[in-house]
Amino acid sequence: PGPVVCVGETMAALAPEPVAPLDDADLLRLDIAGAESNVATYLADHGVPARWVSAVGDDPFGRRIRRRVAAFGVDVSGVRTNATRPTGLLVKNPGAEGTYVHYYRSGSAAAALGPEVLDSTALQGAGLVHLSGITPALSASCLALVEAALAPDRPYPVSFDVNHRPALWKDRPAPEILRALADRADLVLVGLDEAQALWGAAVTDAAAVRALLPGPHTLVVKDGSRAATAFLGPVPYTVPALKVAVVEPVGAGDAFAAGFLAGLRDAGDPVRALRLGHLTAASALQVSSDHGPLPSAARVRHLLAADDNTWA
Ligand code: KDG
Repeated sequence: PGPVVCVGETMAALAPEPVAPLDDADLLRLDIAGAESNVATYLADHGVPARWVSAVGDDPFGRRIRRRVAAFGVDVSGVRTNATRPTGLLVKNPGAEGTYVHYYRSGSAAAALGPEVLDSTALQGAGLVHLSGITPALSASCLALVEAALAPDRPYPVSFDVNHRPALWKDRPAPEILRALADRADLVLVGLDEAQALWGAAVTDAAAVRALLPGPHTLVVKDGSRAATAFLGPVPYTVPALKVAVVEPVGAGDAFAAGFLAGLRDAGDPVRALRLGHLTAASALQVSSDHGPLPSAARVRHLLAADDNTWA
């Protein structure tokens, strides 16, 4: 199959180093952050051909982002440079309750993307197009882009990570829009807590999410540090998460998505795919940036081959 084409915004990211609440921080480390390029870079780590499609400003952050993503072996030929709009920026604020993200991205280069992306060569030969629920929140044109990419007559399968970012949904109703978009995709990833926040307290387990999203053939419901369940059609497969010492969680969902997609593409086996998802998420959980190193090939082999009692 052709490359996985990941479409979405990547920003410059500032984060306190050492990890601390912004109020107490003196030094900020400059990094990059973007859900879809995270998926692309982790896919490349797994040897899956990946292309990242987006727009950046004609500025040092944009150049850094393009260079950094390309350095992972991701094809960045579909990344445009917008001469009049800046690259977006986020600032991470780690706290006891998790990491809050402050965005400085309205009017960014990527927010000007629209359905014309689909007519360019950027999606040519795609084996899979990966999108997230961040993009439709960025602007009307970005929403139109995601809707067009999910048109019923599309020539490629689409995976969609719900990625609800409440701070971005001030003007439009996230629950309705994200549910309608997700239900049109072929493969959906969503957190159980995220589904509950979006679609109500009655969503207490993976089966309840499945009932809300009957459309996608494959649905992955992630229950944080506990487990993840993948439905292939109606059949559920559940694999417990790996126990790791969490440094900073941002990026783990993207890592999980990449591991799952790589595993499924490789062997079509949902249990192996879930394990690869957990393994990849563990890499992101143990670093303060979005992208951590994968475990050694030997450890990956060992864990993928483990029996149910020795996994995790
Ligand atoms: O999934 C991690 C992302 O949230 C982070 O990298 C930044 O893309 C990002 C966003 O819009 O929040």
